[in-house]
Amino acid sequence: MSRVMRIDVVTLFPELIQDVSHYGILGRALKQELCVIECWNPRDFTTDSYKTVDDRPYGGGPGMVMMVEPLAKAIQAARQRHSRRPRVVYLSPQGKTVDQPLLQQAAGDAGMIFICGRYEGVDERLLETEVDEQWSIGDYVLAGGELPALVVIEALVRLLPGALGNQASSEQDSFSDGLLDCGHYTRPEVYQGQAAPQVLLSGHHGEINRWRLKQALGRTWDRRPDLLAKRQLTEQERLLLDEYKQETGEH
Ligand code: 4FD
Repeated sequence: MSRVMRIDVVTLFPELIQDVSHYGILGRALKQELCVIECWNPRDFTTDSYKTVDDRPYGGGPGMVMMVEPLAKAIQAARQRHSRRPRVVYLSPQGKTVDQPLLQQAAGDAGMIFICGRYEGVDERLLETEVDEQWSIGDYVLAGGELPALVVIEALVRLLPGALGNQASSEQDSFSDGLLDCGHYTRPEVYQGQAAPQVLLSGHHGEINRWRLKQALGRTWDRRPDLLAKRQLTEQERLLLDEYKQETGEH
């Protein structure tokens, strides 16, 4: 029983998606056939000799809008490759901000379709008829949805079973337990007068895990108190965070 996640991307720049997807963990996951990525170009679904995919906005104003029909036909072609109804996601600054729990949920799906807008975006009627959800990778505007789609696909695919190689596990990630990661150290033991934390060289795994959790809690408290507010601390975690505050002088 092998699960292959099927990812379709509707884009005017299929080469951008295909080329970038061959690097790193995502490239390895494709080679291992943990997932399949297929691109659909709305330009291939036009009917006029100019292959028009955009037009001027009704009501006037700057920029162009992606036309509904070539996009809808591309999405319908992609849908036919799915055995179960896939989630159809439009990448947009107006979307829900993507976080690790959303990705973990989506990583359990058999497939997804991502729609990448260019120009000022797509005709609103496409969103009403074909799109299930709008996702954003953060509060900023890019020239197109392709880089956000690649960000989401990479974050998603590294959660698939087998994608991270032998010992590495996404359960060890920063955010998978709602906390920032602790710091990491390797050789040399001393760099520019700065020693690596002695506990990490002690070989005492109980102490090492305790130190790492304390650091994760402390850094989250320092840098992202909003994350701590969302998360209930255990008795042990409260004690560790109090220790961290004491050691660092509370600030
Ligand atoms: N923050 C994001 C997504 C897309 C994008 C676009 C309307 C522009 C940023 C819809 C306008 C899509 C994001 C393409 N920029 N640009 O996730």
